[in-house]
Amino acid sequence: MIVITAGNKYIDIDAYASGIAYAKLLNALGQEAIFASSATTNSSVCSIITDLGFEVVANYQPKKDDKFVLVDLSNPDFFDKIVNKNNIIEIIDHHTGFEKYWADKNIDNNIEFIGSVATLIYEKFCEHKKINLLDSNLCKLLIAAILDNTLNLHSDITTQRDIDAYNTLQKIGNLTNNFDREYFECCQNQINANVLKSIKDDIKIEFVSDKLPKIFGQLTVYNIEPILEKQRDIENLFSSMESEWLLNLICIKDGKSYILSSDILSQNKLSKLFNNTFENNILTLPKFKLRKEIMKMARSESKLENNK
Ligand SMILES: [Mn+2]
Repeated sequence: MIVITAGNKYIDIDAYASGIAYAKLLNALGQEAIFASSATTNSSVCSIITDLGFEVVANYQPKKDDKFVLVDLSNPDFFDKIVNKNNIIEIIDHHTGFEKYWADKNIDNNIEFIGSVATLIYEKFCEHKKINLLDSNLCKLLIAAILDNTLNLHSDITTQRDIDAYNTLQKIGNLTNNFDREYFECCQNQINANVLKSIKDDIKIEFVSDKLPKIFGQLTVYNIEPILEKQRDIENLFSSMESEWLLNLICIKDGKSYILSSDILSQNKLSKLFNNTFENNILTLPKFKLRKEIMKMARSESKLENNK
């Protein structure tokens, strides 16, 4: 059995959609595969998505000869607990930093700095001439992942390949921009109903560089106002973790990132990294940036300094 899976704590729509779609493709190619995850889904997997009725195996008991495929993740410290690291056959990701690690292990890896893993999965359907398998529901699933991970196709990491995948999926799935709007509205409603939980469901704790706090939350919303109403509660949530932190609040409507932190040491690091100042604990980036972009930026800043 090929077990496709992702992170151990939470997964987003990109991991969810990619895992489900890739399992369908492998099965159609005669390889028995499932998507299994013991993680919680975050607010990007809203009810429009779960209502599509796709199967995710939640309590999978791994067997001895299972083979594992990881999607939307390549840092081995964060793999789902069901993964046997000796039986990994493929890594498909768009977070950078571990390309060489997997190449050295001689494991098939498709790690590219592209808008979404869902785009890479769509391209696999094309390569294997299995586009006919992409029914309207699968198109919705993959489109939602592309929209979320590319910030409505406007983030700097969006490539022409993401745009081509989006356009083709919209056409073959017989969808319009109405679906895009419904998807973002659905996520926003789910977030508004429980802001703190939505934030908790997407916090990464990872040392990347001394330029960046270790605790790094991220939340993508269409409209930032309902979130900022809860600013003090959010600050209390992070302060209780007793470490340096930031929260990247991405607002699709404004096209901006609002970097929130009430921790002074963190603010100092972030002011330097972004060459910008905090006002009322918020540093505003004129163009939104994703966490993976900020991590990449902090990592290369440290490298530059080390090479001096
Ligand atoms: Mn992703």
